[in-house]
Amino acid sequence: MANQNLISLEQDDRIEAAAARLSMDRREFLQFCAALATTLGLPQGADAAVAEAVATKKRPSVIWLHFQECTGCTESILRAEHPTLEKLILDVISLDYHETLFAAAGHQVEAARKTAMAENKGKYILVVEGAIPTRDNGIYCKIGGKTAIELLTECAADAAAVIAIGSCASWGGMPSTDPNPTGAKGVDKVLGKPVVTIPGCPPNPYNFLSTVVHFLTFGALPAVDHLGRPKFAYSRLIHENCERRAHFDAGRFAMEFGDEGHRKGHCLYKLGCKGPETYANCSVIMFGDAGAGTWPVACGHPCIGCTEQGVGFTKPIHTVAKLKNIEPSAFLPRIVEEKGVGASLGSAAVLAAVAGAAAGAGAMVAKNLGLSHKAEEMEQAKKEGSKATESTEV
Ligand code: FSX
Ligand code: SF4
Ligand code: F3S
Repeated sequence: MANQNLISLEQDDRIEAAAARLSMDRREFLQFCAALATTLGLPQGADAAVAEAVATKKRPSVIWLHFQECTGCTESILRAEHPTLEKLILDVISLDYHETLFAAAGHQVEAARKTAMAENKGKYILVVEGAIPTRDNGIYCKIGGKTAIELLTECAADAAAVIAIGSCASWGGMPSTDPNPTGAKGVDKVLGKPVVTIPGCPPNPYNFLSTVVHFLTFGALPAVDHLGRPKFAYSRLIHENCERRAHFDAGRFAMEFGDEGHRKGHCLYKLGCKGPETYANCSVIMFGDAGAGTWPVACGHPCIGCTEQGVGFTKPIHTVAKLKNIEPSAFLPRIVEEKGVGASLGSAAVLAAVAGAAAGAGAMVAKNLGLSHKAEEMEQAKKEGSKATESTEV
């Protein structure tokens, strides 16, 4: 929570001015910065550095390119449902070129890009939205007479950092879906070097904002994994912290949309939820700024793995996910099944870890999945009007 440094900033006029710009009071502004520092996984005390940077540092110039995509990244990030988030993003960056938000067009807007690049040479952040078509010399996406490959290469040459926003720019996303007729690829493949990726279709606005705020505060982008994803956002599986995880552990599944399990909020694994093989923080920070209940699983739809290469837009939506690991949730309490029969997956995992026998927990996964078959049979029996057995024994 707020530390002494943060409290002393409450008296700082620069904080007052920054808060006023964002139509917040000082306290709200400092709380928001503390939340950002927490999202970034920064140590205590860093919240004051974040607040000071947001309030006082020169906004980095951003050049934002659009290629093969639906513009959902821009829609979700810069037209966020909560006006404060959008304002803050536009307050911490200087958006000097953006094809879909610019009122100007044609030569005027081309000139704006070149001016911004020249004036901020070596200092601007290049944000790329959309995949890059590479087949037939990239002729399937041209802007101002240049192919996406040419534009990307030209703009990346003098950038201080390149951020691929959304799954399309990160790894090809939806345009790269088989048979990928345009040869759509991610930014790193075209540039031939790693870039920071913020996958998601669309990506979470907080993850973009936090990445930029990290750059603003420390002059460097946050630590990333082997796919260029910021570790603060993409190091955990959705399944690890999912609000329906207790139902998974207990073997309580929705078997079809609208059935009793679905209406009761049971686990969506059997409907094809890819949370067990998708790395993202949707289950922790939800989506956008609209509060609880606003991420896919909370809305009752299985996660389709939109952030994960090889899962989203690749695996059929309703095929069951591969269980990557059996990590218990870091946040949620463990539960026991109804009537206390059997152990929870979490307790099995702990026991297995203690005994050094991961196979034990794996067996429990199988057992719990088996329970759902029993539920399925009971439901079927109910449908047919026969008396279903009440037993939960397996
Ligand atoms: Fe759309 Fe962005 Fe998906 Fe892609 O987000 S929301 S198709 S990731 O590039 O505009
Ligand atoms: Fe949540 Fe999906 Fe995991 Fe079920 S399978 S606990 S709905 S992430
Ligand atoms: Fe995407 Fe799944 Fe999150 S579909 S938004 S990764 S819950």
